[in-house]
Amino acid sequence: MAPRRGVVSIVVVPLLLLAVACSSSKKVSTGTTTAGSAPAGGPTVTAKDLTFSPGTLPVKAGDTVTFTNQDNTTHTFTANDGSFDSGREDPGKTFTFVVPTSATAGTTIAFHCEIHAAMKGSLTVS
Ligand SMILES: [Cu+2]
Repeated sequence: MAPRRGVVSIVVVPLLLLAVACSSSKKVSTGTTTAGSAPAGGPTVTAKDLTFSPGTLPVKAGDTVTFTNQDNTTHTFTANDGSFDSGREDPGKTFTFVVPTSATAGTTIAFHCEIHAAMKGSLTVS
């Protein structure tokens, strides 16, 4: 049995490595976390009262999107596809994400809060 198991892992490990390589190459940006007020201009998303506002935000390729936690609890701004992930953002913290210049119109980047499953939003490239 032992030799067989060895053969299986020789096949499975490269496949796993390939999967990791593919998913990381899709990752366009991890974004930036800053304290304090949001930069002027550009689309913004606010987390308040356990809701992202607006829930759907139109953006353009190259835009800097600012996510601000105006709640009294910690949230995350996490893209479902891994495009960005703020990690835990305490109240008052701001996170920015630059929409890739390669993003094409019609692309939707859905995001959520890792802490509160009901919090969902999306960026739609126009
Ligand atoms: Cu949350």
